[in-house]
Amino acid sequence: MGTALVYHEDMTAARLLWDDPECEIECPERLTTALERLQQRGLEQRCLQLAAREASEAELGLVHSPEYVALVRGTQALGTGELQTLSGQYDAVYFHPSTFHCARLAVGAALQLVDAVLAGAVRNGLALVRPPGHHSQRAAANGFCVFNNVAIAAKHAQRQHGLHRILIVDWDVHHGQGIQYIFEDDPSVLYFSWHRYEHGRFWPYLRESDADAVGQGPGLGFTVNLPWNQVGMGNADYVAAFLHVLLPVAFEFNPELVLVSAGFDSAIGDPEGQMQATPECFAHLTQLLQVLAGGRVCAVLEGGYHLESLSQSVCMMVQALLGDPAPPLLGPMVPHGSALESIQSVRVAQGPHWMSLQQQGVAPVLSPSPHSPEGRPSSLLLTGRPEFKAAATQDVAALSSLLDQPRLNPTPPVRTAVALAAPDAALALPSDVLCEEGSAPQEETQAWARPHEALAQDRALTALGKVLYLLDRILDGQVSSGIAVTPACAAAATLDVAIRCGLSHGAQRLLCLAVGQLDRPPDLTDDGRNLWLNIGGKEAAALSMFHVSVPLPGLPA
Ligand code: Q9C
Ligand code: ZN
Repeated sequence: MGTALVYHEDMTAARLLWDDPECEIECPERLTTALERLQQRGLEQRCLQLAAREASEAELGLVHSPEYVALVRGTQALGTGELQTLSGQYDAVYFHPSTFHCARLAVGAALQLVDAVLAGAVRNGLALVRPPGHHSQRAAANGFCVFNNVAIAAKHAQRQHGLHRILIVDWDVHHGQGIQYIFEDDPSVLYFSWHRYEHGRFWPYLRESDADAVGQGPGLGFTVNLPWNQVGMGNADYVAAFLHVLLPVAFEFNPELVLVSAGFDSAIGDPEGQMQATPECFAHLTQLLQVLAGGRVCAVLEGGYHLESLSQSVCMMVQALLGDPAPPLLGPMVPHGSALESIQSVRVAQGPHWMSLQQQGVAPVLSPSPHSPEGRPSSLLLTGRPEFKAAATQDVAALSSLLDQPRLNPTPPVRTAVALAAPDAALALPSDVLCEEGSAPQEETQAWARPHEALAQDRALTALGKVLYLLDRILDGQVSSGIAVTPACAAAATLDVAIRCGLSHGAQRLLCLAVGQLDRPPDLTDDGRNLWLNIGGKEAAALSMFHVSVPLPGLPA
């Protein structure tokens, strides 16, 4: 399962024919330079190369009005003066006699990519196109965009492939207001955009680009805007936005396809964006998206005006699509205060619509943890969601009845099964993680770390039964993920059984990730079928390449 690269040389034909400093940055070299770099690095050759086709007028009609399509068709026959006059009727747009052809190729490229991915010919891909699309509206060109490539691709995926949930990730530095308008009342398309906003003082100066624009009617919560109010946002800010806004919402949405409005004017050096993210960041963002929708990621170029930064960023994205490891992100990875404020404002605005965002900044809802002096919740997952709380005190029977609840469209109520052995989840969390700096009362610590033997055995067996039940449901495809709590003293034994059970019940390869120390290392086969990662474990040495332990400074040895 490979990566498609969709392109057509004809898309370099359109260019600015008069003097306009605002529009001159959208030039043919954007495509030629990026493509040359892909060839130089041997990346183009590793892709399935597809020649873009023109979209039909019926396909353009999925989003645009017939009158607008006719108007753009008419520009083919206009002289330079007439083109300039027409261009002046739109905001930041230029037309060229080849614009109609190029713009139809750009849409066609996006459609071919979606078709290739949904037919299973490739896992993912990139359409290298111009003109870009995300500012274009039903009956208007805007911001260099003529037809809305990604919006049409989403409609096409719904009509021709019967998809019900599509995620659009718009990491271009500008707000794709065109996409937002087209899907604002549509819960089947989740639109996420971050963008330079500066409290409304940056183009396109729209009130509806702010975090409190969350969609309308049935589409409430399916527009997610993350406005950057300062320039200079970098790798840490972008990764934080993914980890704390996009990915929680996207997991809950559970898309069947991810479309990326892949603008690279959000990268360092770009004159429009004035941001600081390095090209490597886009490899990481691409990797993070590939955990969604079975890896079906279709990226379509939007902006990106610094030729060197654009080309490097495109290469990084294609490398990640091909499955190459992402280069490490350099720098301290500390988000800006302004970025955290933005992230917080989106989480507050979207909180009513997404369970996965509801546990933050709401101290009264979280049961205060007796183990952490800062009041930091010991387990966000277990305290935030009402159905998790309900499940916590019940047994396997109640768990399965939860799983049997009718699934709401588009978001299933339970995609994660929870099985807790102890009446209080916190009781069973590893004591050496919770009791840092002796902050917990001594006698309670001892009660958790060394419970009465008979009780411990009983709890451990109950916990093991639930873990195995979860594993079975996951392996037979009924449950996507699960959480189980086991007494700390039984963790290694539970893992032993779970790993063996997983491997003998159909798992080909198993990743086991442990945070903190176990009472003993698990008993592992070393045949490459399980990879053991222990963060905060005892020794730094790798016992084998499949057994990796990474101690953390500050954790008790
Ligand atoms: N200095 C895309 O990136 N000019 N379009 C804004 C602010 C318009 C950008 C002027 C920028 C359009 C696809
Ligand atoms: Zn842009």
